[in-house]
Amino acid sequence: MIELVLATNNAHKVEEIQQILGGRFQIRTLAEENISVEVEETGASFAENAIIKASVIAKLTGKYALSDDSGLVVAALGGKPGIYSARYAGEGHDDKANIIKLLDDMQHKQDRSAKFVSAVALCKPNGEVVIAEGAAEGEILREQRGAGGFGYDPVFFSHELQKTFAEATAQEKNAVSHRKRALQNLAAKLSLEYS
Ligand code: ITT
Repeated sequence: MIELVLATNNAHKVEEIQQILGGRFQIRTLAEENISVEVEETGASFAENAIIKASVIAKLTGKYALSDDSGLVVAALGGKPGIYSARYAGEGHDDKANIIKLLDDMQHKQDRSAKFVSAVALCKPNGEVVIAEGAAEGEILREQRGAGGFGYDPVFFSHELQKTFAEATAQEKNAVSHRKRALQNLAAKLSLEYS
C-alpha cells in the first residue's frame, strides 16, 4: 500500500481526510514522520498554497505528500476571508476569534451566501504535483449552531444538508464537503493518469 504523508498541522483535517480516504492508503501524519514545520503560505491562491505545502513535505520525507489549503469565501465580503481564513482575526489559529470577526463583518449584510473551498495537492516523491479543487455552497448564519466540526463550521449553513456543518455528523459533512469533493476530483484525475 502506498504511504501517504498528510502535509497538515490541522488535526481536524487529518481526521476528515482519513475518513474520506478510508483504508486505501497507509496514512502518515507529520508527527509520525517526526516533522515539525510550519510551512509559510506565500501563494496567492488556495491551489498555490496547497502546492507549496505538499512539495515541502514530499521533499522532506521522500514520500507521497497530500496537502489541503482551504477556507471560506463570502460573496458580500468580496471573497474574504478566502486564503486568509485561518488568520482572519490575526496571526494564529483562533477559530473563536475568527467567527466573532466574521459575524461582526456580516452584521449589516443582506447577501449571506458563502462557499467553502478546498484545494488539495498530491506531490509525488519525484516532485510532480497533481492538484484538484472542490467547493460546498451555503450561507453565513447570524449565530452559531452545533458543536461538531471545526473552524467556521458553526456559522456555515450547508444548502445540501439544511443544517450547519457543526450540527452535522462527521459522516454527513464528509459526504458533501469541499474537502471530500476536492479529494474526489483528485482521485478522478489520478485514475485518468494511470489508466
Ligand atoms: P495547514 O495549513 O497546516 O493544513 P491550517 O488550519 O492553517 O492547517 P489552512 O491554511 O488551509 O489550514 O486554513 C484553513 C482555515 O479555513 C481553517 O483554519 C479554518 O478556519 C477554515 N476551514 C477550512 N476548512 C474548513 C472546514 O471544513 N470547516 C470549517 N472551517 C474550515
